[in-house]
Amino acid sequence: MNWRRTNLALFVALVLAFATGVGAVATGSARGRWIVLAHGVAAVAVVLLIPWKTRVVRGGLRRARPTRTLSLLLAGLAVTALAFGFGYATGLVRSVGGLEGMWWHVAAALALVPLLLWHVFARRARPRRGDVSRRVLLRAGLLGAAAVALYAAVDGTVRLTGLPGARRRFTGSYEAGSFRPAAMPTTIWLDDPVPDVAADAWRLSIVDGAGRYELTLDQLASSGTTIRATLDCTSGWYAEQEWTGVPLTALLRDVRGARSVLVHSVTGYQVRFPIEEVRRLFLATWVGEAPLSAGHGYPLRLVAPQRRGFWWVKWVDRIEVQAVPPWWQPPFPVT
Ligand SMILES: Nc1nc2c(c(=O)[nH]1)N[C@H]1C(S)=C(S)[C@@H](COP(=O)(O)O)O[C@H]1N2
Ligand SMILES: [Mo]
Repeated sequence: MNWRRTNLALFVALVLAFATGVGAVATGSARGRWIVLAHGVAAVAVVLLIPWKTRVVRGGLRRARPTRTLSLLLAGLAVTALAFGFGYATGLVRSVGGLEGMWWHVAAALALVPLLLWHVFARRARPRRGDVSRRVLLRAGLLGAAAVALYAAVDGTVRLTGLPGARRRFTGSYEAGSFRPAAMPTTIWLDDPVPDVAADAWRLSIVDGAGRYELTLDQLASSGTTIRATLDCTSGWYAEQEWTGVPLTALLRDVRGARSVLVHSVTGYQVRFPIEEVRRLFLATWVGEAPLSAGHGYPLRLVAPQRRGFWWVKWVDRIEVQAVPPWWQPPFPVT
């Protein structure tokens, strides 16, 4: 492969790895497990291209361009993202410097995006007609097949040798504190503070087709049902718990014409669900044998089965049924 095709192939593999990585972070239900597998295969394809890329890099270094440092930084970040991804997936390296390996993996991947875009323009490898020839497609197919085979071999080895990676959920997360809420990590999506909510002053506001009304914590806690659901954080851990509280549908009076439901926190954090999903949503005041702790969302948190952790709004203070379409919600919370 010449430098142009090597760079194009690597670019395609990196774009696939990035897109499936974003998909893996978004997916919470078992139907989405294929995207997590695809992420692993795309990463292996990147690794398989390293020998060719090394040749291109050697040639480039000889030219002593002033932007060499940037290119090397890009390579360093790519190798870092790969190493942490591999370390986390196998369980060989679960955390470094007190942070989950998954955190480092995502941080390196996000940091390399601007550098990759710069590199694509600086070392432009324009696609040509011949790039979609039968021979090229055949080679791409071979690379894909080799990536699938190598991925399966690594996965099989992890299982056979009983490495911790074999015990991960389909999302790639490790178990942490199931049925022991006190042992479950507390996680913040970006920068929310843990608020100190005074229960007597706190109210839950419900806004639906019939208007607005408020509930006190006593009113909410008076009738309780218990469900089992798994909280699966994108930072790489999950926990199954018994949550006690009320199904959201029990609180809504009129949802006619509504297209989405907004769940809002005391902190300003909020997410929007498609209206069809209200029947799955649950508001918990307790987890396990005790009321929620401040870190886990006291006095009230959302339980959103089959959704990743960032949908499980803590310190809920308002629920609003709206005509706004569900896609108005960005794929990830912005605050
Ligand atoms: N208000 C608010 N709710 C939030 C978050 C947040 O930052 N603010 N983080 C979310 C994320 S990313 C996860 S994984 C879960 C973690 O819940 P836990 O801290 O009870 O384990 O809460 C979610 N709910
Ligand atoms: Mo999370």
